[in-house]
Amino acid sequence: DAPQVSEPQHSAVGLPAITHALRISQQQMGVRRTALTLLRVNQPNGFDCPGCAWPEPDKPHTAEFCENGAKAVAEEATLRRVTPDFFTEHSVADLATRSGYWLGQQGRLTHPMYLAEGADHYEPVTWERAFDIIGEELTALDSPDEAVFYTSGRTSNEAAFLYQLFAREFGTNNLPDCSNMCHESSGSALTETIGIGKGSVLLEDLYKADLIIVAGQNPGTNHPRMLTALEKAKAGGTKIISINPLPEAGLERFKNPQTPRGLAGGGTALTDLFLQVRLGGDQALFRALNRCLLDTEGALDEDFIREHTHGFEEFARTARADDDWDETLRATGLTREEIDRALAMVLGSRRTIVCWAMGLTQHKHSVPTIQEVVNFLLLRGNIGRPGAGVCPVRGHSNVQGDRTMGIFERPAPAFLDALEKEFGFAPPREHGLDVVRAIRALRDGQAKVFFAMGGNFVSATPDTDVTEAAMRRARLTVHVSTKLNRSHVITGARALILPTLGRTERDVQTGPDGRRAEQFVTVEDSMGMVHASRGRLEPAGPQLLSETAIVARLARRVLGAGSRTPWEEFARDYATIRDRISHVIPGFEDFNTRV
Ligand SMILES: Nc1nc2c(c(=O)[nH]1)N[C@H]1C(S)=C(S)[C@@H](COP(=O)(O)OP(=O)(O)OC[C@H]3O[C@@H](n4cnc5c(=O)[nH]c(N)nc54)[C@H](O)[C@@H]3O)O[C@H]1N2
Ligand SMILES: Nc1nc2c(c(=O)[nH]1)N[C@H]1C(S)=C(S)[C@@H](COP(=O)(O)OP(=O)(O)OC[C@H]3O[C@@H](n4cnc5c(=O)[nH]c(N)nc54)[C@H](O)[C@@H]3O)O[C@H]1N2
Ligand SMILES: [Mo]
Repeated sequence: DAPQVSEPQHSAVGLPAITHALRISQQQMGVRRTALTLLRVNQPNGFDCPGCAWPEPDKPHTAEFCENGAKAVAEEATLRRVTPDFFTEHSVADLATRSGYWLGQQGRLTHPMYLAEGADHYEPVTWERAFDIIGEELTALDSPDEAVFYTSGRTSNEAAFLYQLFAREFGTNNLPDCSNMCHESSGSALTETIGIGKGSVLLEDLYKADLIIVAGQNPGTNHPRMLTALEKAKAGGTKIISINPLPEAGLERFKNPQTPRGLAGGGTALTDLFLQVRLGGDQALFRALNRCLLDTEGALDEDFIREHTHGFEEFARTARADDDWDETLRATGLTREEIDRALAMVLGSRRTIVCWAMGLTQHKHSVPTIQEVVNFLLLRGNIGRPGAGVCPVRGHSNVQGDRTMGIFERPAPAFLDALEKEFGFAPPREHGLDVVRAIRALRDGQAKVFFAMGGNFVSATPDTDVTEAAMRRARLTVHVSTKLNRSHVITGARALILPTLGRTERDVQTGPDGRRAEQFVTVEDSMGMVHASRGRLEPAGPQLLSETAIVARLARRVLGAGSRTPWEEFARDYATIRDRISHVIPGFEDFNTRV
């Protein structure tokens, strides 16, 4: 209510970031647990940081995490607990008045909790009863399409694969997920242009690039370890252009806490050219650059264009027709001189990468903007070579893996064919609901059960009032979660909160012979690399189940003996899930051996 104005920051990270991260970690976990946990982050034998999807180098630093990652870990590894007593003390109406921050600060959920119809308080419930309640509501539906199965991007590959399998055996493709709000436009634009909805570069490519363009992204806050990669690229001579309406401190100057220079010295200036673009002006900017490339003698990679692209003539015609510079300058908010400086850097680069995130993806014209970026790269053959390509920087730590595993409301027919062949049931072919359509369906009473594998649907979706009202119309809302958030307190007529293991925690499953075996899961980073993640901490409570176990038990309860899928085996031994993934998903052949 009383905002304070101070000078903007001009550098990011450095010593203050370390001090801050350690202070938060120690408040939440104490000194010993802080040390044990943080030294496992992003290590070959450790767990994948739940903070973001930035890839790990082959030889990670001893401290391969950032301030925000440390906070994300502390959030999960905290010693604070939300027990049944907490819910006796606080009614749902009381909790609904609290902020998301306050709810998250209360600690880890320890017991399955149930809010009965008309009740004021959540009460503890057994897992059996919880699955019965979900089973009752799901089997009472007129059609499987009246259920919605949402996913947030932290869910492991194994859990995600089982979750989509369950939804499809149940009979629906209603699998909205957080990428509907995130890089959906990147996926659409890239699938239509380069034929695959993912980035085309690896970490090594950044070090080989002559020029990296960072558009609409704030890595200092959201992917801090990317700054280390940019610093390394710079040291090798790479130039950086950043395109952003805001001069983000992290892109101005990075103080790498892993180096003495970063701790005590001035750090590294990252950006060579800052283009303070007008909001939404990126499409016009890349169009202008493309037009200039078309008109510059020798600027195009003609062989590449002839051999690997189509529609060039049409593109060139349209782009050349857009020759009103006044309009270009108005749309971009830039001067002709700034665009010329960018052009000179582009022409001076043999290998160019464009990185982007939400500043490009969350506009109404995001898809054409990203397609213009792809055209920009294609004109000089900057795709499919070392040091060149597209780099959409993903958000949640496994959001890309979840899509790879089939969490998608519009699955490809080939994927469904493979599922059908492997599991012997006929998956639904009709497209399901994405996030916005799911909200509409709930609002209009066409969807009645909302199940969330993680996330915070009520706060993350665009129209909070409409979404809250829609949730309240549901028969049942269910959240599989580690911590409390607003989505747990804006409920349907009945509601469940199911507490689950986090990435940092040991996941032990018991075999049929009573033998206990530690499991690991896999995740895919922003550059398409898949690797294992193993938690080491004792779970936050004895009642917690893994996401995988929750899906398997739910599936058996809902689908009954009619399902030929070996759910019990999957829950006991995640390697058996990976075997099936290797049969269904191209590129995952021999998954268990390779991982
Ligand atoms: N610790 C932690 N890290 C996270 C997450 C987390 O929950 N915890 N979430 C992850 C997720 S899901 C995501 S998607 C990423 C988000 O990562 P980012 O996309 O980097 O996040 P934003 O803060 O949305 O930054 C958008 C940037 O775009 C700029 N911008 C806004 N409009 C425009 C425009 O029209 N043009 C251009 N060129 N720039 C524009 C803004 O000034 C800002 O710098 O962060 C990830 N990182
Ligand atoms: N206002 C606003 N809205 C946004 C955005 C924004 O920046 N601002 N960003 C948009 C973007 S890019 C995205 S990706 C979406 C994100 O949308 P969501 O993924 O739905 O939301 P998050 O807030 O990331 O979800 C965090 C919650 O996940 C739960 N959680 C954490 N770890 C685990 C785990 O290991 N397992 C399980 N089961 N649960 C876990 C915790 O309860 C935590 O509160 O939001 C979008 N909406
Ligand atoms: Mo995101």
